[in-house]
Amino acid sequence: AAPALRVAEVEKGKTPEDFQQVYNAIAKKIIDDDEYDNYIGYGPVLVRLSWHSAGTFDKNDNSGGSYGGTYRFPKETNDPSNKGLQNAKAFLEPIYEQFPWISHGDLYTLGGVTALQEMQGPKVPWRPGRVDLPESATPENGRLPDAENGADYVRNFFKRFGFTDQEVVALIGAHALGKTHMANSGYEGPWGAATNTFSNEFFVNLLNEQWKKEKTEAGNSQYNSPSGFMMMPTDFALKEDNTYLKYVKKYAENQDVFFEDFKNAYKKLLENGIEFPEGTPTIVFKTLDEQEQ
Ligand code: ZEM
Repeated sequence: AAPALRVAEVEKGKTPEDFQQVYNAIAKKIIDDDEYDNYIGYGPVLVRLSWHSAGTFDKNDNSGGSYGGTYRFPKETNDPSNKGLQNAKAFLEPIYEQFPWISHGDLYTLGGVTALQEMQGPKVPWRPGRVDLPESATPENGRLPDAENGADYVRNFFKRFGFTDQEVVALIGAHALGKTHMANSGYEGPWGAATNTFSNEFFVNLLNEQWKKEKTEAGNSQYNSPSGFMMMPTDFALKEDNTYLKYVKKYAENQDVFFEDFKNAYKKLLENGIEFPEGTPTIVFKTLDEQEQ
């Protein structure tokens, strides 16, 4: 099929200040609803929703991706790979009621950028203008990755996005955030100690913990450490592949380099397949902390 052209069109009359207001509402609700998931809060699951809303992309026909906001339709919401994300969807519903002019693609991606920045992550320059597509544009289930796999699978999977090895390693560093939940995925536990602060802890733990491969009660393979941390097979694969390992070491040694590479790869993930016309603003949001000063 000929690549569909996805041209951004900023919501009529809206300026960067309007999107900062949406950012602020999301950031405040993260603070207010802090009891979610045993006080991890909604930050990690919002980052995961932003990734899954964009993670259906296929560069071969420019289908899927964040543009159309198709996660809102039942076929995509109910994709088994999206289990757990209904919590992030419900979190964003009152935000959408307050700002009904925003497109779903903008809301899902902005939710992730807000959560990341409020969890001490890097500033992610963000551009608006995704346009809601009809239900017929919803991609089939099965475009999201399966964690029971090794390095070859991971490398091949991310080819669909045009990501390099370096970008893939940087992106999976997001697993410093949040945890796995048996009922969602058949894995259980966090990758590290600071589940709602963004850091390079995923890489440090991958290198330094003593890992033991075990079976979960769902029958999946999971690596566990005495500190109570875990890795899925696709996480552990980053240590088993020499090219991936090079970047794991680099990011474990230097958090600034990780933040810079993550920022760039995550921005690319959220913008895959979209053409932003000249004049589209690039917005660097202020955190709530910065606005209080
Ligand atoms: Zn994840 N991820 N992910 N990921 N992810 C989970 C949780 C989280 C994979 C995967 O199978 C899973 C990226 C890449 C990949 C986050 C962000 C990003 C879970 C656990 C699974 C199974 C879900 C549960 O049980 O609730 C695989 C196979 C990946 C690539 C090979 C990328 C890229 C991400 C962002 C840039 C985050 C933040 C979480 C934690 C969610 C939470 O609720 O705590």
